Amino acid sequence: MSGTWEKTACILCECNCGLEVQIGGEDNRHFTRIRGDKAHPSSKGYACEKPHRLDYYQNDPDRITSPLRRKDDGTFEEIDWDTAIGEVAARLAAVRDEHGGETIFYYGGGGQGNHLPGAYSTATRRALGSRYRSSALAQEKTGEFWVGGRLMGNMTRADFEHCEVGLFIGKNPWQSHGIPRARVTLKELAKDPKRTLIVIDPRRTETAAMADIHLQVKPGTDAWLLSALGAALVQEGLTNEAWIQEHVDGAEDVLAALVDIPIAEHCQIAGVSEDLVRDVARRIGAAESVAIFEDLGIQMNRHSTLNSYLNKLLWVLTGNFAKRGAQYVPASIVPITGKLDKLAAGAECKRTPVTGDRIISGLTPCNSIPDEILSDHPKRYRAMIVESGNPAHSLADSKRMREALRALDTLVVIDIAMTETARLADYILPAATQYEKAEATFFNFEFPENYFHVRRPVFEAPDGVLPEAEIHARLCEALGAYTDEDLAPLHAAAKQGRAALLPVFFGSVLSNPKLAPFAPVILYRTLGPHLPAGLESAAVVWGLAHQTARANPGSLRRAGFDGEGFEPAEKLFDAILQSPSGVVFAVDEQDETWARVKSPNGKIQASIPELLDELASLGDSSAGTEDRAFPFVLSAGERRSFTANTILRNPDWRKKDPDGSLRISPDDALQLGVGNGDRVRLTTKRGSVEVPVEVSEMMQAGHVSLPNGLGLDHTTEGGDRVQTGVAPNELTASEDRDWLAGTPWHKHVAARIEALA
Ligand SMILES: Nc1nc2c(c(=O)[nH]1)N[C@H]1C(S)=C(S)[C@@H](COP(=O)(O)OP(=O)(O)OC[C@H]3O[C@@H](n4cnc5c(=O)[nH]c(N)nc54)[C@H](O)[C@@H]3O)O[C@H]1N2
Ligand SMILES: Nc1nc2c(c(=O)[nH]1)N[C@H]1C(S)=C(S)[C@@H](COP(=O)(O)OP(=O)(O)OC[C@H]3O[C@@H](n4cnc5c(=O)[nH]c(N)nc54)[C@H](O)[C@@H]3O)O[C@H]1N2
Ligand code: SF4
Ligand SMILES: [Mo]
Repeated sequence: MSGTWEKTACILCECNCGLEVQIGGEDNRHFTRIRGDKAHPSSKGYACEKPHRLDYYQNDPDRITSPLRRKDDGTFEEIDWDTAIGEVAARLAAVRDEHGGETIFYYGGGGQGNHLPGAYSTATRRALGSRYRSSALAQEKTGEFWVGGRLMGNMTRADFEHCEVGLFIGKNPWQSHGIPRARVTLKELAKDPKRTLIVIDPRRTETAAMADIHLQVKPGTDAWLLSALGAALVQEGLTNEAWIQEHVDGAEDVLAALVDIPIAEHCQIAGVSEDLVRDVARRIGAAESVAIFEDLGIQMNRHSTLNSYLNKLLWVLTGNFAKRGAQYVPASIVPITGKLDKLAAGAECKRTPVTGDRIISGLTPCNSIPDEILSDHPKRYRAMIVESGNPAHSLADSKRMREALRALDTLVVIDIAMTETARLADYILPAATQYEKAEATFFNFEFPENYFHVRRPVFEAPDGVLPEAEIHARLCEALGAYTDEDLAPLHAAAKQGRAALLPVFFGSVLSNPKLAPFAPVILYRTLGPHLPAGLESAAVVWGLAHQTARANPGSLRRAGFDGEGFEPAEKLFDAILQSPSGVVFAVDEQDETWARVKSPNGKIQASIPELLDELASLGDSSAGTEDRAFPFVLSAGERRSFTANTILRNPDWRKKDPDGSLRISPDDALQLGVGNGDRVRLTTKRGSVEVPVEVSEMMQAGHVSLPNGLGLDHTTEGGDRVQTGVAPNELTASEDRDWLAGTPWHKHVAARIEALA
């Protein structure tokens, strides 16, 4: 309704800050006012500049509002939903029957703010026998997850609100956020003389500029810098020996590796003064608490997994774990890392069928996907479902990715818009937007109080689109996953209320191997219709609430969800439904972090021989690109104030930097004879593009940086299709990746630049 504030969340980065919105405009289909929601448990009224532009998401000219089928000439025709579901199910079932369900690959399941599709898609995958899947996490976080798994069977986050020292490595939270109320937290940290903000980044980012200490590392040399830092801790006696004795196994291997590191040499390779590195080590060693956040600057770079290990050793060696202001393990509704406990017990990762690459957190490395398709191997991926992801644009090596997607027997895309990936599909199934259905925040990692936010729709969905829960339920039904008879007792029970549904659901679905795999869509079908209007897609959250209650009884009790048997979970689910701003579901004590360490003896397992070997072989390999033909290091995909992955396709949403310029240092600009706005040709071994430059004091010589999320095509008012800016992955190569986790080297692409007349 016009004039009233409704509650929802921003979907432009993983923080999902709470928002209040008003709607109006033509047909009441527009956001007219947007502001931060003070009642949101994590963002507390905070919002950056981006959500004010959300109407560009909701009203995108490239929105799809009918299922589409590809014709022989490559164009699409509209078909009705029954035809679409019937044909998609039949084609995927044919692939399953001929080649095995494991050749049907699933990609996506959620972007920055839509995570419920992932839960429902598991049912469709089980109906098809699909075993392999991936998502964007397998091109950024899987190396870090693997290290967390080996160290302690879990992931960690850090408490920047209370830390004495806050360290960001390859992370620019002023622009990319990633911690609650990022700019407020950064300012508080920077202005307090007793606290220290440290940034490791080759650029003088907004965050680096406000930091107490900026270690302006040479691009791609963090392994040298981080090992020098660890070595300084060891060699200067700054480690917390008593804590290590009590809590850490295998520390002797780590200490032995670090005690011999030539600190001066490593600092020189990293381009940072040894004195400053020693200062930082002493500051870390002396601090009451240290919080560390690593992100794409090292995760999408050379030695990616080793960097994650060296980062974590800094807090392992100083005991900055399970105390206020340090690292912790949050309570989760759904662990986004999957199960990591087996890694801590010494288990090996499963491997992909064609290339034999490590599957971490259940995910095929994104850079391996083309190899898993473009092969004669009988178990190659032959069909693919892509849901809320745009791999043809966002994964490495777009050219090769397109070739792979074209080589599939069948490609089905579930999206709201005509994307680069959708254009290659055999079928496109159009979804309701995140403001037209119930959605939930899954990147909620707070501590000691963690929250969960299920949002209600604020717009009605147009005819012709469906929420993913409905799409997956229909696919499962077309695949014969369950019958009306199977559901009849559940329908009858659900009518009487959740108390009656509980024993039937646990008794005849979860304990029945024939039905259990389809539990999410069965809940959507049976419980969904009895939830408050608009919240049908939240049905699966009921199951998640029960899982959460079983896994975290103490945390829920302290949050007020107490009682016997199913009571805490039921209270929690009620609270979720009744809290449009989100609800605190867990209140933890520091000891809960130790309880979530999943190694067999509850200690941190510090020795990781694979990575200690890599550390030993670092040697003096120099910085730069080591390639005379491509002397520049290109970081392909920087977060800026108006970038948001590929969620907003209409370039008009960007108030600044409409074409996405290439940032270049003043020295390099002078050498090349270019100034602001001049166009250059930027070439890598994979591609060549033209782009305007921005001469920027942020950049060091030899390093250039392109924004992420540009180079999307979109339809203009006149109906033409145009592309704005450079699509970064036209320049990247799928073979440039970490040896262990397969994560790409997007921040370290060898490039050449020529001025254009
Ligand atoms: N505005 C905006 N915010 C976003 C997003 C967005 O698209 N736009 N996307 C969201 C997503 S999906 C993610 S994963 C996060 C990512 O968040 P970030 O990781 O913070 O984002 P980036 O800008 O890609 O990279 C961070 C920094 O790495 C630095 N870097 C480059 N090379 C090196 C190097 O060799 N060493 C070191 N130490 N640093 C290096 C870059 O200079 C850059 O400042 O942002 C989220 N937030
Ligand atoms: N070179 C380079 N490449 C990068 C990066 C980089 O720094 N450099 N960053 C990488 C990172 S960290 C990430 S996370 C990825 C992100 O890349 P992707 O994982 O591809 O995610 P998004 O760009 O967020 O695309 C999300 C898709 O979901 C669709 N969508 C939006 N709402 C809904 C909905 O409600 N339902 C459905 N079904 N679909 C919806 C959008 O239209 C869009 O197509 O990009 C990666 N690519
Ligand atoms: S920080 Fe992220 S979620 Fe919050 S308002 Fe900005 S873009 Fe949206
Ligand atoms: Mo990401």
